[in-house]
Amino acid sequence: MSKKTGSLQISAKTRIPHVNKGFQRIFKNEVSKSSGEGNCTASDTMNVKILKLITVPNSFSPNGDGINDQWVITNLAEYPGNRVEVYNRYGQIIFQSKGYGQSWDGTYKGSPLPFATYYYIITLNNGFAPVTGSVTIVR
Ligand SMILES: [Ca+2]
Repeated sequence: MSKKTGSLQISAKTRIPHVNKGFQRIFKNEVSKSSGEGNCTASDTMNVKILKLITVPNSFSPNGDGINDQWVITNLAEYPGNRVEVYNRYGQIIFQSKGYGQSWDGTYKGSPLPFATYYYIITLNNGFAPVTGSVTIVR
């Protein structure tokens, strides 16, 4: 494949490899399939959008100093159907968002939460396994 143009032969069962180069490109690939009765050939074109990987900070400091005051998940907007849930150590949900219209500011029902470790489940809703981990509120 040259750098400017190229084609990718895939079938309906091909998994597009995960690309984590930190950029997004639209590939216009020709999909060709050569098989079947009479050795017929069919071709079609499709656009493949390569999604940026999300980056989930493992801590933030909602103390109002303007530095890391919110838990900002980089590139999450790439996944419009995403869902974010944050739980405390007792399994109580303390933050959730769909489509990530807002970043978590470390509050629950308007009140600052204790400095502690919380646990998240991020569902990208895009055929990927949920992303889970912990995030710590620090000073
Ligand atoms: Ca801060």
